[in-house]
Amino acid sequence: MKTVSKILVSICCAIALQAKATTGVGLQQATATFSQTFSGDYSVGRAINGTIADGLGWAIHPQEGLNQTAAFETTADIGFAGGSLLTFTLNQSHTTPGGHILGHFRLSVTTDDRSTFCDGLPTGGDVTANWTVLVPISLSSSAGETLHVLPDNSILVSGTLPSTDIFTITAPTSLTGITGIRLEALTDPTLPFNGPGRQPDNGNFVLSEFSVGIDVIPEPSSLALLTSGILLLAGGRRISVQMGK
Ligand SMILES: [Ca+2]
Repeated sequence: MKTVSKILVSICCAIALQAKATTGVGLQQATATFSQTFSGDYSVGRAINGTIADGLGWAIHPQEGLNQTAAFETTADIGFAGGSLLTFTLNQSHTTPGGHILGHFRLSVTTDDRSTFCDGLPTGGDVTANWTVLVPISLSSSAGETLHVLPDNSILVSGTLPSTDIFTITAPTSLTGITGIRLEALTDPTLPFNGPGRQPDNGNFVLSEFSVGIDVIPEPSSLALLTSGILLLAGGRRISVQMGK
């Protein structure tokens, strides 16, 4: 009985460790339809420069009220054969003034050749590729904003407007050989000036850092092993009861 329990605990721990082994995904060649130059360098590359201390990030003033797109190449092909869970972190730490939060956005991936998209331009860049929209399965806001997934798999933000926030979004994919990530900043009538940001004075946002992690989705064989372990444990219980009599 005790041996069986230890086996089951070991199986569970192995799967838990597997699920937590997030690997960071390198991003490069930041490209956007528009990047703000008003009042500082808010080019899209600021979203992957590894710091929030400069107070900058990707922003779009005065081109609010329009959809804007950022795209990045992955530095190496990503995607596990058995499926992957992607974790996106959207750090929005601009504080002068605060409230520069994305209000509506969508995430996609591509497997196109890197030579065919992401020319590195911060404005007027080539963000065209064969994009596959991801289906988010978990959403979180560190500052208590409300995140909803809409039918087109975009994410709409509402509720309290904090000064800064960090969104964490996870989405599975069966694709392998992923070469690029797209972040669409989308308008919505519920947002100030139609967004895409929540900044009350103009609908802008500042994306201080955008990062991606990848995990293996536990293979069916692992789940089968777990299930068999539970059945074995159940059998052990029956045996121990009989032995106790
Ligand atoms: Ca940055």
